[in-house]
Amino acid sequence: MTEFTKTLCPYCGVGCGLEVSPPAQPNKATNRDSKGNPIWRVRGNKAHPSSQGMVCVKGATIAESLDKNRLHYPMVRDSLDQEFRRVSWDEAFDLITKQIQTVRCTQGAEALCVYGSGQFQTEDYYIAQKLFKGCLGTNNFDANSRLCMSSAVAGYIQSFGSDGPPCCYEDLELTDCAFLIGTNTAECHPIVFNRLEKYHRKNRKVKMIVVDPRRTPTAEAADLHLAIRPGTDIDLLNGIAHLLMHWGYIDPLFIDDCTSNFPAYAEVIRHYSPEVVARQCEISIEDLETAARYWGESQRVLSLWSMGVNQSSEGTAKVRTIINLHLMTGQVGKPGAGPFSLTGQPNAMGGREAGGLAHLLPGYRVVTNPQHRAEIEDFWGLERGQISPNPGLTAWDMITGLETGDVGLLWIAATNPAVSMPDLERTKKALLRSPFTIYQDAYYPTETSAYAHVLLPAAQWGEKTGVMTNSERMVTLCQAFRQPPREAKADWEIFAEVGRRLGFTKEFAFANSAEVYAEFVQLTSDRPCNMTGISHELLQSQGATQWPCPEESSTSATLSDQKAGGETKRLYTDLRFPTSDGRARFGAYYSKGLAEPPDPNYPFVLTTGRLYGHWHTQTRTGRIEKIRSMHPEPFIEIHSRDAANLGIIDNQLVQVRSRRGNANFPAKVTKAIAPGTVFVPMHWGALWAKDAEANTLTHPESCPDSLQPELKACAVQLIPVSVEVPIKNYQLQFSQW
Ligand SMILES: Nc1nc2c(c(=O)[nH]1)N[C@H]1C(S)=C(S)[C@@H](COP(=O)(O)OP(=O)(O)OC[C@H]3O[C@@H](n4cnc5c(=O)[nH]c(N)nc54)[C@H](O)[C@@H]3O)O[C@H]1N2
Ligand SMILES: Nc1nc2c(c(=O)[nH]1)N[C@H]1C(S)=C(S)[C@@H](COP(=O)(O)OP(=O)(O)OC[C@H]3O[C@@H](n4cnc5c(=O)[nH]c(N)nc54)[C@H](O)[C@@H]3O)O[C@H]1N2
Ligand code: SF4
Ligand SMILES: [Mo]
Repeated sequence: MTEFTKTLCPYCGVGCGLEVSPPAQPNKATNRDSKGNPIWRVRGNKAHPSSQGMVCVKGATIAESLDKNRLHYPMVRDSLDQEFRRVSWDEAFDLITKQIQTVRCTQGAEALCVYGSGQFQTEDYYIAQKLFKGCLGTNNFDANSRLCMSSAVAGYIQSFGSDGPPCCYEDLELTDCAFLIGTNTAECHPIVFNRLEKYHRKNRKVKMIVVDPRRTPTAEAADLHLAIRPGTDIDLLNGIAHLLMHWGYIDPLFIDDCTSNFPAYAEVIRHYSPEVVARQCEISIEDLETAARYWGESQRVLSLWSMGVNQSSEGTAKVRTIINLHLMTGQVGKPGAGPFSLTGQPNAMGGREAGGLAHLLPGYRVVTNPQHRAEIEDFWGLERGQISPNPGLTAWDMITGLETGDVGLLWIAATNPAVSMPDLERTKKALLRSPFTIYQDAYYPTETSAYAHVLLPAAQWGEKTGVMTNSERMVTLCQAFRQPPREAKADWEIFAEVGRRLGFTKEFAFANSAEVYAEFVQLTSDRPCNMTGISHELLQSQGATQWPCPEESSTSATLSDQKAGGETKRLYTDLRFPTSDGRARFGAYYSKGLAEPPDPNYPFVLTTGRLYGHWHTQTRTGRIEKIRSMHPEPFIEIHSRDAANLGIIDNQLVQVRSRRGNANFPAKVTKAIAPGTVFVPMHWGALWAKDAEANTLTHPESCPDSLQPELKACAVQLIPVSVEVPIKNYQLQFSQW
C-alpha cells in the first residue's frame, strides 16, 4: 500500500490539506517531468477540516514545480556585475557572519534588515525574530505581509484589541448573507469559494453581495454586484450604515453593552446619505438600498475581504469600517457571522503569531509595549532593554533606506521584491545600490537573484517539516516527504547557524523544528493566540488543530470535545474583547479616496491583482505547463466604451504610462470592468514577459496606520501602440522550462 504523507498546500491562505506520495511507477514517462524527475502525486486530504478533500488547480499541480530550476548551492560574488561562484556553506556562513559583525560595528544594528515572507513556516519566522529582534537588537524584520495583510492586522488590533480573524470556515455554511468586498474569492481562495457557493446555490434565501470594480468570477455568482469606483469602499460602507440606522436595523443592546465610541461613528455616518454615496461610488441608489436591506434583514452576516480592502492608503480605516457594520448590528461572536479577512499567503497567520512584522513580537505582542518586550527578553534570557522599543523598518522603508545608505545589509528570503514591490524602477535602482544583499530562495533564477551578492539555496515545501496556520486559525503540520535537493537547507536552520556563529550558541541549540515550535508556543501562553497545547507530535497524531488551544485543553478527549462543541471555532463568543475595557471600539472615518486619483493627464485608475492559475511571481506556476497554457500572457482589461473612445481593439498592444514608468499589454476589451478603471495581473516579472510588469506603474503611498502600500490603484494614461501586435510568449529564454 502506498504511504501518503499528510501536509498542507503551500500556496494560499485557505490552507487545504494535501496527501502526497511518490509516483506509483516512477519509471513511466508520464510520471516524470520534462527533466526526467519523477512527479510526486498530490491529492486532497479528506480528513482535513478546512478543505475536506478539495483542492484547486494550483494545489493539484504543485509537485510539477519541485525539481525545476532549483538553486542547489550557496553562491557568492563581490559585486552585481560579476558572475556568481559556488562556495561551501562554511564559506557562505563565514562571509555572512563577518558582514553582520562589520555592519553592526560600523553602522549599528539598525543597519541590518531582513525581508521575509508569509511563505515561511512558523519555525523559520520564530528563529529569525529571536536572532534579529532579540540577539541582535534590531526590529528591522519585515515580511511581504506588509504588502498583504497588515491593514487587517491593524484593523483587528484597533477595533478588537488584538489581531486574529474571529470566524471559521463553517460560518460559510451557516450564514444568511455573505458580504464579499475587495476579494476575488473564486480565483484567489477557490476552496473557500467552493464551500460558500455550494451552500448559496442550495439555499436560495442566502444572499451573496460582491463589491468589486470588476465583474470577476466571484461577482458572477452574486445576487448583487456593486461595481463601485475604486477607492470608494468607505463611502459605500458608511452609506450602508446610514441606511441601517435610518431603518432601525441596529442592535442597541449590543452597542451599549459591548462597544465604545458609537457616538463619533454615528456622527460620521449621518453625512453618508444614499444620494451622496450613490454618486461617490457610481452605483444606483436601488443597489445601495438592496445591499443595506440584505444586511439588515439577515440573522447572520459574514463579511469576507482581501486585497481590494487591505492594499489601500486608507486600508486600516476600510477594515475598521467593515467591522463597524458588524458591531452596529451585533454580527460577531456567533455562528455564521463576523468580519473575516481572507489571508493571502499560506502562513501569513503564523507569521503574525510569531511576530513577523517590524512592529510585532511573538505571541501577538508589539514592540512598543514595555511589558511585552520585557516578557520576551526574560524568556529569551536577554538583558532588559535588549529589544528596541522602536518599530523596525517596513518593506518599503528598507528600499528608501538603501537609497539613503542607512541599510548596510539586506537579507531577503522567500519573496521576490524585484517583481512584487511598488514603484519597481525605483525599487530596482535601490536594490542595485545595496552594499550587501543575501537572497535565500528555492529557485534560480528569479528576478531578485540579479540583485544579490550571496545566494542561499532554501529547502521548500515537502523538504522541511514545520507548521503553518491558515485563515481560520487552523494549524497544520507540513511534513517533509523528500530530501532537499543537493545542499539546500531549511530557512530556520540557516538563521540558527548564523546565530550560533555570531556566538549565540545556547540560544540556537535546536536539534529539529519540533523543538523550535515547542519553544515558540510557550510564548503564546495567556495570549489571545494561545497555542501551548499544540506540538508537532499532537498535530501528527490528531491532525490539524485550531487555536486558541491552551495546554490543558490538548489531551485527546478534551480536544475532540472541543472540535465537536466548537468552543475554539470562533473568537469573542462571550462578547468580551481584549481591549482595556473589554469593549470593541467603533472607528469613525470619513472617506479620503485614492492617494493618486485620476486627472486629465492620467485619466484611468489602474488596478492590479491575480488570476486563478498563477501564484504571484510565477517562480513555481510559471514552470507548470498546464498553468502556463491557462494564462499564457499578460493583458490589460479595458471597458469597451473606453476602448472605443481610444480606438483600441481586442488584442492590440497598449502602452500604459504612470508617473513612474511604462509597460505594454495586449488589450482585453470587456464589459466586466467599471469604465474608467483598467486591470492588469501582477504575475509577470522581467523573466516572464517583456515590459509587462504591473509594478512599474504602481506607487508606494501607504496607509498611515498599517503602512501597507496602495497596490490596488494608481493613475495611468493609455496609448494604443499599433494594431494587433500580440506579445505572444516572451518567455523565450526559458522555453525549456
Ligand atoms: N490564484 C491565486 N490565488 C492567490 C494568490 C495568487 O497569487 N494567485 N495569492 C494569494 C495572496 S498572497 C493574496 S494576498 C490573495 C489576494 O486575493 P484577492 O484580494 O481576492 O485578489 P486580488 O486579485 O489581488 O484583488 C481582489 C480584487 O480587489 C478588487 N479591487 C481593486 N480595487 C478595489 C477597490 O477599491 N475596492 C474594492 N472593493 N475592490 C477592489 C480587484 O478588482 C480584485 O478583483 O490571494 C491569495 N490567493
Ligand atoms: N501590483 C501588485 N503587487 C503586489 C500585489 C498586488 O496585488 N498587486 N500583491 C502583494 C502581495 S499581497 C503579496 S503577498 C506579494 C507576493 O509577492 P512575492 O512574495 O514576491 O511573490 P512570490 O512569487 O510568492 O515569492 C516567493 C518566493 O519564495 C520562494 N520560496 C518558496 N518557498 C520557499 C521557502 O520555503 N523558503 C525560501 N527561502 N523561499 C521559498 C519562491 O521560489 C519565490 O521566489 O506581492 C505583492 N505585490
Ligand atoms: S485553494 Fe489555496 S490552499 Fe487550497 S489547493 Fe488551492 S491554492 Fe492550495
Ligand atoms: Mo498576499
